[in-house]
Amino acid sequence: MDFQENTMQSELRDLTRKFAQKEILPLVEQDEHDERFRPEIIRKLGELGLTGIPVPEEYGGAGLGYQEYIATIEELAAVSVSYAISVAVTGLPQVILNLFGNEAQKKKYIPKLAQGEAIGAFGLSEASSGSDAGSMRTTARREGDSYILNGTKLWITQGDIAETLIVMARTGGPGPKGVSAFIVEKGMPGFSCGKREKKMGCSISHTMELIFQNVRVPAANLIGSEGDGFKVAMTALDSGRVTIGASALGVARGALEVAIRHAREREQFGKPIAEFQGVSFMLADMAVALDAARLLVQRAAWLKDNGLPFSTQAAMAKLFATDMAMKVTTDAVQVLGGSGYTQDFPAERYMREAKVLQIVEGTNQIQRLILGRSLTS
Ligand code: COS
Repeated sequence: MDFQENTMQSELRDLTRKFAQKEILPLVEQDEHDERFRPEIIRKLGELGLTGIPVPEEYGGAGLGYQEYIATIEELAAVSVSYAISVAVTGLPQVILNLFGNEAQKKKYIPKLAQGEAIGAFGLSEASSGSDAGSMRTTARREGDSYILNGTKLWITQGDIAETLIVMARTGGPGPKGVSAFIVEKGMPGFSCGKREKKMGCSISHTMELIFQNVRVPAANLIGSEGDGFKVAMTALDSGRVTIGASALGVARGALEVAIRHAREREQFGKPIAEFQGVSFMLADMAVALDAARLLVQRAAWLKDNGLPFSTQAAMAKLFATDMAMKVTTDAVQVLGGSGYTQDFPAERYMREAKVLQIVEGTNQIQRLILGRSLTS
């Protein structure tokens, strides 16, 4: 067991941190306010080799593992959860195609995503199918050498700007076994976007309704076989939960740094508030919780990199790290007092960003359900 990052992990962390400080930080508050996503940031991250970290070099990726990937995601999230999620969601089609795609699909779609030339999306949820993912209503009907997709997806991150989307649709009977996964390209006739959600945080990130009206998708874009879609989606979510855990580490660390800085500088009763135990004990608890979460996230990534089962550990990491981030960011606001509640400091933004991490890639109640089942089955 090695608790120290290897050279590659540290280099990626430094590279991402420098990029995020220089290219994202100066814009982040204004862009959150304006709800403005900048695709050029993803292109630049791609040029640095940071949008395809865990996919093989032969498909344009960096050929590294999740242990490297989570270092990059954490550094992005420490500055902007929106861009951390954008990279993680662009990673989902790559991870899916790398695991389940055929050679032609891998060659056609992974390289552009891995190099930041294309943005990716993952279309699973629907208005009446959130936690109960297997109940989706979007259909895909076989017609000659195509499938015809009809239905509506909801809460799809960057669904409007993504060039390559993995969309789950029903080809068979009810329940998970009737679900298949398809590669959908932006601009396919009949595929359009509905409303963009107004959110309490992560406003840079587009959260979209996707509408499919008789969208003709080539049968060659079916991933695996009919009926494989639920397994494809669940496998992708297992990996996605590790990156959401890493995002939680980033946002919590960002908030803790703001709180520490403030506690050192702010004076009350003639001394820095860091000298009061009421404050320093809070900072101590925040640091312990952050490190405990880091160990869980790193373990899940290590298991995945070593080809071992990691589904349960990914659920644990996502659950613990995102609950930790909610608590740490809330406490950071508290340490800053009145200032923490204003938009003059980033603490309140971190708190709003942390909230969504308890919800996405399966609510924390669903993580508990997965864990409860694994303990008792
Ligand atoms: N990896 C691979 N296969 C999996 C899996 C996983 N992590 N989880 C479930 N499966 C398989 C099961 O093995 C089962 O296959 P078999 O019938 O061949 O055994 C099949 O999928 C159905 O599984 P299950 O019966 O557990 O399905 P449920 O309908 O009970 O749903 C939960 C399981 C609740 C875990 C699932 O619907 C879920 O994760 N929901 C949350 C969805 C989500 O995260 N949405 C966020 C979208 S992105 S923001």
